[in-house]
Amino acid sequence: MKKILITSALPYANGPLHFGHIAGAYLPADCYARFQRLQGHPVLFICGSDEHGVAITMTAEMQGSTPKEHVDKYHKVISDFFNKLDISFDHYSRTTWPGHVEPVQKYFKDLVANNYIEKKETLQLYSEKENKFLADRYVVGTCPKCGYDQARGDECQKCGASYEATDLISPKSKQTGSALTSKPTTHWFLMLDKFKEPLEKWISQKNWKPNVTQFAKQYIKELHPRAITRDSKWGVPVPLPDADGKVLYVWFDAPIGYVSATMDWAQKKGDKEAWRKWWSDDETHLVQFMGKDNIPFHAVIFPAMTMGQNEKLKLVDELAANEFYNLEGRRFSKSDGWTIDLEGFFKKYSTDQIRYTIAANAPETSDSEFTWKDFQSRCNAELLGKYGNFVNRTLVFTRRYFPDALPQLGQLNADDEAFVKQMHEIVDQAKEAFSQFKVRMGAKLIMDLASLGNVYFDNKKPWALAKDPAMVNELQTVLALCLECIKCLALISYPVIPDTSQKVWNLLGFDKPLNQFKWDDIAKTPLKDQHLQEPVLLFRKIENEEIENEIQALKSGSLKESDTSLKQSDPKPVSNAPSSQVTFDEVQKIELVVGKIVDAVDVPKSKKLLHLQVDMGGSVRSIVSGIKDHYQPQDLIGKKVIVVANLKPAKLMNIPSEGMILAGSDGKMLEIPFLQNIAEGSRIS
Ligand code: B3M
Ligand code: ZN
Repeated sequence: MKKILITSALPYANGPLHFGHIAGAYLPADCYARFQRLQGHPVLFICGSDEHGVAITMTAEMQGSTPKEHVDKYHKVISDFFNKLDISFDHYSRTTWPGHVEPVQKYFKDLVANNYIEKKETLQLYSEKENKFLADRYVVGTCPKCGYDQARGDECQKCGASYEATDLISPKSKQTGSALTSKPTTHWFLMLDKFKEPLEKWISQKNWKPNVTQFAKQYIKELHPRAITRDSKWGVPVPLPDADGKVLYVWFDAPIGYVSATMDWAQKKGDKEAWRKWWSDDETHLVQFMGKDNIPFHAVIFPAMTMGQNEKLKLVDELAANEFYNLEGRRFSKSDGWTIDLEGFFKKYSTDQIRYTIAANAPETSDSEFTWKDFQSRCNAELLGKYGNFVNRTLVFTRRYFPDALPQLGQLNADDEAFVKQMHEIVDQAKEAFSQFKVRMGAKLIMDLASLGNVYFDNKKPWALAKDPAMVNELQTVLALCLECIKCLALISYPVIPDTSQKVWNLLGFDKPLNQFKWDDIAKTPLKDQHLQEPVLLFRKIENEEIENEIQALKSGSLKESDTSLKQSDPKPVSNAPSSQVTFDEVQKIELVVGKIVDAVDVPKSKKLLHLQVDMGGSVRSIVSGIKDHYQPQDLIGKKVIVVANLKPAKLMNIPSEGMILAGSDGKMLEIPFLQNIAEGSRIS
């Protein structure tokens, strides 16, 4: 029997996840894993945190912590989130576990030995002040194409041009503002071009979704050597004697994380070599889930790296790449406050409510979105109104009229036959859908089955049959078939809403958990002997008012935050007779300088703080400012403001703040005066 190895893209341990991530790489994978386990296949479902890379060192620095502290924190936040969502990983590892280094270095060494790696001297930006080479993300400068003067090191966020950081005009260090020079340095390149033919051949045999195949085919048309090393201390060291201070690029080590996570799993279960049964066995079927932005590395680059190994390892068989899942028409964005407060969410709503809602709208063929209204209607009209209602009415009715033994199936008439046929068709369709990881279809079929049951129940009017003693056999048949339908409902809903499915299974009187049975056995074996339990509430109703509140919280971007600083004081008009006067000299002591905001990010965990990088006309300062309620970070970038430059430096939320931005406030509104023409660094007097 085929073994099924399932992976979900390793999330960066660089911040919390949101439902957008879940919809792409995790929930569909979990539904698939749960489904395949029910099919009786040996399944191994693997994931872990992706903990290296420049983005991580940078965020850590900005938040005043070490990379290690940073990834420890988010590894936990993310694992907790997966637990909340009942994602049934067999193992959740991390790329900083000690055993990750060896397989990654071996991958590199094999590629070197097989002549797939070349060493090249290239020019890279160097900061004399910081005494180091700077990775792209640490650099800003003027875009060589459009002249935008805050362009990033790898691509211009204004015109979209992509280039080498050394192409920037007047490049500067993002953190210190100091000028940078180009200096020669050595890096190692993966000669992807050498894999063109084997990749072409391999991809042409794949039966992936058209968008994935098309993308991969296009991508391999032009393959060039690609740098796979970086100057950094954080990452897997390049295993060569002349590579001091170099680590492997995060996208080189992350996919090997799938293999090393399996090694971690094997070690923890005390059978060190067990990982080979999954990665070095032709009987394994490897299915990888990810968001569409991760296709190149899974469809081309990691397979090429693997083709260059001495040891034969599995290449991906099925590549389930999903589109994006947005929130009310926009991308989820924590820094813009366009998100859902997860802690609050799980206090109010259940895991299965969100799992079902995401599944029902899964972004399989195009982008889709979470809206609060849709969530309410999925929960109330579908989960409660159809699924919960059918289970509840059938059980209440059956227990009332047949308290001692299950009602017996009698002679079926044409209606009953049709009902049974449709019921089994839906079960078969659900099997087909889940085996192709079509969770959206799976969710639809769950509701189709619940509707089918409700319609049958309504048409048969068991309450009328119960009044007529001559109809007792018909009544038994109707209820027996409705119970069969509930059993099928528990079965096909298990991949999507496992907790509810298990509850229903228990209500039917089974002691052993549903997942200890097999799909076909459940589908084909009629109920008998078990004792029905008293129904419990499966889903609670979500009131309009709750949803209005959620929408309000989202729109105000405040997510029930208790920011008291700026809102609650009454406006104090300035009178013409100030209470205390200052001399001209005293005013002159305050150094007011024009500063240009070159970067603005959210300070996670803080209700009101943004972290700004302000160019003071030579140096760039870190300034923490309590303006989150009033400005979106991206709207501030490029704006010139007035900075109190000689304010005593302080630390806010552990972030150094070296100045203060002037703003006007009437207690409700807050407005920053922006300057138009005066250059940064100019004095205001
Ligand atoms: N961490 C990118 C992402 O989260 C990256 C995936 C790695 S999978 C090997 O989108
Ligand atoms: Zn540009």
